[in-house]
Amino acid sequence: MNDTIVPTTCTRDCPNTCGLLARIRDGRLIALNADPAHPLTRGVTCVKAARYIKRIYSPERIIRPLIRDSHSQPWRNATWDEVLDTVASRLQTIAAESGPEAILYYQGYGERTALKLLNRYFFNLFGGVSTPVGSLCGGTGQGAQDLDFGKRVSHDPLDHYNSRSMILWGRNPASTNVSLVPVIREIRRRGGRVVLIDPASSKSASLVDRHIAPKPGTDAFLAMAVAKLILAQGAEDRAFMENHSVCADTYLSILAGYSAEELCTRCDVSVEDARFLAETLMRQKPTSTLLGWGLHRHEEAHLSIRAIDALAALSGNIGVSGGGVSQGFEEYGPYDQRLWGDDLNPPRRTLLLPRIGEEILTARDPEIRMIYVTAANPVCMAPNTSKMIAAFRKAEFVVYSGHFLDDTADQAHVFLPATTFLEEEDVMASYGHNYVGPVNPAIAPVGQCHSEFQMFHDLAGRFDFADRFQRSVTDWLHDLCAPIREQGCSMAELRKGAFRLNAPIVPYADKNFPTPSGKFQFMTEFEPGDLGRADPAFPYRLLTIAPHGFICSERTMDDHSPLPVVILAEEEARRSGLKDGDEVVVESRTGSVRARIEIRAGQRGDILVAERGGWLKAGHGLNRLTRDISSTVGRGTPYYETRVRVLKSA
Ligand SMILES: Nc1nc2c(c(=O)[nH]1)N[C@H]1C(S)=C(S)[C@@H](COP(=O)(O)OP(=O)(O)OC[C@H]3O[C@@H](n4cnc5c(=O)[nH]c(N)nc54)[C@H](O)[C@@H]3O)O[C@H]1N2
Ligand SMILES: Nc1nc2c(c(=O)[nH]1)N[C@H]1C(S)=C(S)[C@@H](COP(=O)(O)OP(=O)(O)OC[C@H]3O[C@@H](n4cnc5c(=O)[nH]c(N)nc54)[C@H](O)[C@@H]3O)O[C@H]1N2
Ligand code: SF4
Ligand SMILES: [Mo]
Repeated sequence: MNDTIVPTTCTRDCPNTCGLLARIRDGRLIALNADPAHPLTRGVTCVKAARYIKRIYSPERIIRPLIRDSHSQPWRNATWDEVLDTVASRLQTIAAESGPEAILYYQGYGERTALKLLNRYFFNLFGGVSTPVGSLCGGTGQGAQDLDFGKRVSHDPLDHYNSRSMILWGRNPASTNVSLVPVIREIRRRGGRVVLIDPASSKSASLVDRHIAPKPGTDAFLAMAVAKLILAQGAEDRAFMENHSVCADTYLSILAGYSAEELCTRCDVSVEDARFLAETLMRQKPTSTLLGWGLHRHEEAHLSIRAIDALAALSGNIGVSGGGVSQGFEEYGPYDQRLWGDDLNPPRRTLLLPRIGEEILTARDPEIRMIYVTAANPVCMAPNTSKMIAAFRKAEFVVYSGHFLDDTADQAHVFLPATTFLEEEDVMASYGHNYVGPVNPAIAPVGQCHSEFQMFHDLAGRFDFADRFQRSVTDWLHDLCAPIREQGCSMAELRKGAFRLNAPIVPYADKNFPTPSGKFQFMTEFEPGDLGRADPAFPYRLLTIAPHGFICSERTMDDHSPLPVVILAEEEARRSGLKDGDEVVVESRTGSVRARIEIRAGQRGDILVAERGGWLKAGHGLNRLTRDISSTVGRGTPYYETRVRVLKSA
């Protein structure tokens, strides 16, 4: 068989960032396999990888530019020249009439490669436009860890092999980070413990020794209860606290205000479970704690994350091989970020991402007249869908660059068909590890699809800054990757396979922290108020967690079940007279959604669990229910502060 194998890197929104081998036969992608030579992928990827082949060749994929005068009209095919002329002329007219801040550039999480930095450069050359600030994803964790460590730096995932025990705190690697699964198995094979802390029973529950299910959003109480149990044994790391931290005394006085039993009650965890965690931390050192993104989606998530950091510090797990509190990595970190061109203009208006619908609707002087979306599906994925739709309808011109006619494309006037990573040349770093890898074109672009770089390159040709943007991919990558080249990896080497960036295996091993004091900072304030409060009219917290088979909303119409599935505890279902498979209406104070109920024994009674990412137009759209508020720290999006009730469908 004359197959060609092309080494490449998965660019999906996934911390795994796998090394892949694309198998091509007669110009067509026929298999996407894990690269056995990649130090973390080690020959294993996820169930989604095979789906990408179907996605690339899906009959639903849009492979020609589309245009229309209003979102209520049918699309018609257009040439690239026609669509780019239209986009350029709208950009120019709106900037001339209302100023460039009347344009919102919305860059999503769909693909975060080196060249994607140039999208922003384009808009900076244009004069600077409005952009979102904050995060739909991990903002709170970063904000909180920056306070404790000075800067969030995670342990290299390979260091977790040095752990004698591991705590998966609000993280679901069985679905979201498969490279961690062999590490978990190895720790347990050696007799170490792995504990999952998650109000819901995710797929990772079957990988661990014990699953502890606290009340959502109350993990701070659990971390503090465990700290108290360690202190009661005199097993705290006094040397670290005295020599390498500040405010340990204040933290201890916060703990002194509670009993361990009281703290356990507040998070609804048995004292026995808290003791199991304390014993793990005392007797199975070092313990690595892996924070998930699920943990962030609460208004006061910083309290939980800071209490977890403090627990790791008190138990002697900071700056220690096999220890640490790890969460993520800077995926844009290894490039020359000066090429963003952020210094070309005075600071421009930013709109708060957790409240983006409201922010667009209420923006004045100038109002938002045009929205340009790339690699995102905010109408489906941002909170409070009805506001999002109103916001997009308010804009007179919406440009959407992507692959499918999803909920956001439905609001657009121009559809720019984008290539997938299998049709592109680029470079990809990870938010889950320290390797940077090549994105190599495995197949020719499907139909008339263009890479986003190509789109902005051609669009720039319609402006007087064309010569500053119109350079070759090779030249741009060479310059963007200057810091990588300085670490000793040539561009030719990078095209062949992954390169490990110069990043610590064990952060803060020297016990120097980039905080103002140079030491680890214990939390000094804890005002939990009515954290974890119940709302009797809306008794369940809606946890919209990562789907196993898809990344967020990356799916086609064909991939959807007729109704979204919501999982309810057995006793709750019985109390409401609901049977497995019943059709229900889920209501929040923001909206309502029809769904099908699945009943689960052993689940907490105060949660309703569902997979996020289903499209509104396919009858899913769970963000119709979610609140658009910002987290207290880090400008994150507390999706899980949504309380709902479940009613039997009439
Ligand atoms: N298959 C798949 N993989 C993905 C994604 C996907 O959609 N599908 N998405 C990607 C993206 S965008 C991200 S950000 C990551 C997310 O990766 P993860 O953080 O691993 O996944 P999530 O489902 O977002 O959240 C993990 C768990 O947090 C739990 N959780 C919710 N609230 C709390 C709480 O208060 N306390 C505790 N202890 N746990 C809580 C949820 O029940 C959930 O099971 O995964 C990436 N990988
Ligand atoms: N209810 C609820 N909502 C949530 C969450 C939750 O837990 N609950 N989680 C949040 C999280 S963690 C995240 S990260 C966000 C994600 O929010 P978004 O980034 O807005 O949504 P995705 O569904 O990841 O959509 C990414 C899109 O990019 C497209 N894409 C991929 N590569 C390219 C490319 O090269 N060019 C172009 N133009 N398009 C490309 C994909 O086809 C896909 O349509 O959603 C958030 N929304
Ligand atoms: S989605 Fe994640 S696990 Fe799956 S192939 Fe891509 S990087 Fe690997
Ligand atoms: Mo995310």
